[in-house]
Amino acid sequence: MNHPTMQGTAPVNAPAWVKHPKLVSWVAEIAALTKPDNIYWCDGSQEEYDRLCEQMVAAGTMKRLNPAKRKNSFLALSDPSDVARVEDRTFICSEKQEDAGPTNNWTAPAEMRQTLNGLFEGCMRGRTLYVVPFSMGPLGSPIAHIGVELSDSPYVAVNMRIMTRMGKAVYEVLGSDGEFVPCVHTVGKPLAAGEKDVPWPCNPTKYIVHFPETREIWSFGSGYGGNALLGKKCFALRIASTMGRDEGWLAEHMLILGVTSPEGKKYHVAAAFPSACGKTNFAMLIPPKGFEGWKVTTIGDDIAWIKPGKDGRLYAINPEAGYFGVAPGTSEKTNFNAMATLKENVIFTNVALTDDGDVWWEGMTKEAPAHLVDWQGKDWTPETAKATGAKAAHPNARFTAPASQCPSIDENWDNPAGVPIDAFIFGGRRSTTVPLVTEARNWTEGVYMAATMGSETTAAAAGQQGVVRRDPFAMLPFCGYNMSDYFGHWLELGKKLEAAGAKLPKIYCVNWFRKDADGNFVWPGFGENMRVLSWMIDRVEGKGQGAEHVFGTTPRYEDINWNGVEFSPAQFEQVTSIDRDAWRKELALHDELFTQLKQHLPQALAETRAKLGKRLEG
Ligand code: SAT
Ligand code: MN
Repeated sequence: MNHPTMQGTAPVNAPAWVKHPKLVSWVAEIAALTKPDNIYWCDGSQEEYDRLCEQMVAAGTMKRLNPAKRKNSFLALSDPSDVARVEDRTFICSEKQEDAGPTNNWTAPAEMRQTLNGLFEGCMRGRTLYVVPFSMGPLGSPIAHIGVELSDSPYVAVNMRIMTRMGKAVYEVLGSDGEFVPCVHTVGKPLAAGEKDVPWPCNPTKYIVHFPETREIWSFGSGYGGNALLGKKCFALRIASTMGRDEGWLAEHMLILGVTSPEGKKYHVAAAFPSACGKTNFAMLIPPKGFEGWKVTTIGDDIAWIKPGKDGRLYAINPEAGYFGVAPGTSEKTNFNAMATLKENVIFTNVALTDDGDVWWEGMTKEAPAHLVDWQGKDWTPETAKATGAKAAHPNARFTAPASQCPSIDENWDNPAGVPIDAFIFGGRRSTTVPLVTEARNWTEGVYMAATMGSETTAAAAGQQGVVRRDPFAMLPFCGYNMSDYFGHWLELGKKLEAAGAKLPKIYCVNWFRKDADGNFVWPGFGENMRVLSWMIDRVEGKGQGAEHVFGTTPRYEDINWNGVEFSPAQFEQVTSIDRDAWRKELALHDELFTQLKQHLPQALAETRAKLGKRLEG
């Protein structure tokens, strides 16, 4: 190890399997700026993963869980100030502000580079710089892309090994001059000579920065989730969405699932929901009673990369290799497959620790254990929690688990060719107004529905919770360019495919979250979404019935298979009714959004809005 006084001189020492001179000189350049004590090139092996985890256990960053309960699994507790994505500290630094659009924070690239140079100067002192090579998507897939993250967080390195295809094999795909997205990450807490580290280093100053034109990511100050695992939201959504705009494909905040009918016919659906609205649950759905013979399989739970195939259909891959899912609310009842995925090889972050060395979170079991250590490392009992309201697990507590461990994993989840999409679903968390399911009459109306989607905010992002905000395509925090241009891109792609004679996927808008007067959800649960899914598939097959209303086509009570569940027409009315007054207000909110997005807003959306208004009043 270098002596602290020699900081900044850490030898680059690239291993022989790295044959990419530009990559090596970039690592040297970043090391010269950030001045780590060491540079470590990750190979992605199990041995390396085990070693880094052990090292973090010794440092107090992680605890090993009881192997009899959770084999090879760990718990990390973050700093209480570093628990979620920081949208107000996330920047899109395109050359022109109008290319970032009004929904993104923008700073001129030159100015931001100056800020970053100041912040990153010496920021890795006393630490190791990990070189983390990763592929988003199956190695070598024509839909996949490569990134390299330089991070001073071993927690990031091990999480990236679960979340992506990480390691040596990436260098084989990269060769001597392959393209990669450079990602630089620091927790922003350099150590002075002899200074003792803290379990979760971070910095109150945070910057999550994207340069879309040069396809670069720089992240400072946070070690948590999407702020730090740069393959996920930063690359696979913000940078990839701009790549998709330039190259004619889509990077979306969508789960991908397969549905197989009792006759053995298979369909694929991609569904967009904001963070913490049950994408993971939907992706791992188990068909309920009454749907014997149906099968749902999981391709992805958060992100989809979608490219047109030679046959004009849209093919999707899951660029990730793991799940970074919300723990609270996950139970054998809400998501049996997720619970089965979490049996071993998992990193838990900010959940509670049981006295026998296992994990617990709100909603995992009906009764809380009599004693826990909460996510802040404090004693927790159900009695004190009742009095203080203290949560055992942070509401945005997460699990990082390998996708391959999911019992419902689709046989094609790793297929480089991807799977053909039959339908897109867009949904938000709305206690009122938006009905259970509506089919768009055409692509443009579908794009309109997705563009005007609203959702009540959750704990996935720092800030106020439970307020309705517009979240177009569930991409508001993740679109790397002007949102109106993004709508235009969707419209254009649809037009192009249609002109080429392709049958476009159908588009649906759903809402599982309507509440009754007492504030209880009316829809009986996640598994029951199968009933809606099967209606959609009937429609794809051209045989499902429905009734047309102002916004599109909705099933009537009798169009849905209710076998195996008690759900009355009155309850159905509660989740499907359209209240004219509420919709007048809703359309006014669409107008507000379109006013905000007026620069570059496609004319087709304004026209669709006008038609809807007429229908509503007509
Ligand atoms: O962005 S994260 O990866 O932290 C999770 C999310 O918001 O979906
Ligand atoms: Mn997400």
